[in-house]
Amino acid sequence: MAFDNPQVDPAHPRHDWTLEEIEALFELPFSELVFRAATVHRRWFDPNEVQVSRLLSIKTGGCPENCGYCSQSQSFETGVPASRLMDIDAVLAEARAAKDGGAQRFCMGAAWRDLKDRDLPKVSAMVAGVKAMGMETCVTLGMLEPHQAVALKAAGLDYYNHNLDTSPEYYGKVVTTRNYQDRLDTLNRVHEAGLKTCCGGIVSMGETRRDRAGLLLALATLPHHPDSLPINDLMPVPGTPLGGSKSVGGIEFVRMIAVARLVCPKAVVRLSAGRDHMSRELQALCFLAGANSMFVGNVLLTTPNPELDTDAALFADLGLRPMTMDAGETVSA
Ligand code: SAM
Ligand code: DTB
Ligand code: SF4
Repeated sequence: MAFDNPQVDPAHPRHDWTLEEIEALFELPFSELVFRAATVHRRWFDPNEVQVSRLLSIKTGGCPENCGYCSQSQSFETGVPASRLMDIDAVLAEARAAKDGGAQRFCMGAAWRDLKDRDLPKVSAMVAGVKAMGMETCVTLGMLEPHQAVALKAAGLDYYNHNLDTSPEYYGKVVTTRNYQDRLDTLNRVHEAGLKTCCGGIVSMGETRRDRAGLLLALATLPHHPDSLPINDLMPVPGTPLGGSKSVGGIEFVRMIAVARLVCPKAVVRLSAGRDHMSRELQALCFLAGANSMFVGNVLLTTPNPELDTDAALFADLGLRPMTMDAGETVSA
């Protein structure tokens, strides 16, 4: 059976997607959508390889932003205490343990609105120390100025995570202390400094399917598609405005992964937050639909994630292998 929906030429990533085209992909019959996504996945990646990252909160809580999903905003009573930026040695000890546990990339997150120059030397030393261990480095520190992006690159940073999170239309319902353009500006600075971009979003925040398509439209029409594209299922945090949000459900979540794979075919799509409440079978469907990255370790920043043993068993049962090289270098012509 043929479908009159947008055809994806796997060899030529597009930057001129329209909202209507992306919505049409969401509306494909599930098996057709997953088949197309799995086909594109194979064009660019070994479908049995999954990029494995470890996440550490290097500065937790007390954030001046009011993101409605976040346990770390000082605007909400969530029981997450504010702490200071960790010491360099403590971060490097966690990084060493992550490497010993099989992580290929170490991601450090801070509950900041923006990076302050006074913290730059310490964060740079953390990046340099992790890089020296032979892991890829990623940080997520809020908004950046151009010179800060350049300094982080010089310290050995590979990736900067900065999510668009949802559609431009829904963004103001989720956070009011910054706007979409602020996010785009930082992403542009990150790319200009020669860093790889990690940029995606969250589902199950009460948004519509059109908003989910709108997020993917925003990502797929960036001048440079994200190198890493995390799709988070909301970890509902009691005390936050979105603590009672209803899940979009597993089928819609898989559709989100599949459409992300189709519109940004060369991106490493991360099955990010939310695995703790997903079955093994749902996670397997996500990998089939084009997800090829995940966080390992029993905590994300402040919320739970599956145990290492649980994930090791999942990898064994699915015949998955950790990705060993930089994903960009696995791409065949
Ligand atoms: N403060 C920086 C920022 O907002 O860019 C970096 C840390 S922030 C916690 C990183 C990302 O985590 C957010 O952009 C959001 O996508 C994700 N996130 C935060 N809380 C979440 C939650 N409860 N469920 C799912 N994802 C969440
Ligand atoms: C991303 O997209 N998800 C990660 C990482 N980038 C920084 C963060 C998930 C956080 C989940 C909520 C928490 O643990 O506090
Ligand atoms: Fe702060 Fe980031 Fe949480 Fe928003 S998502 S409140 S910016 S830590």
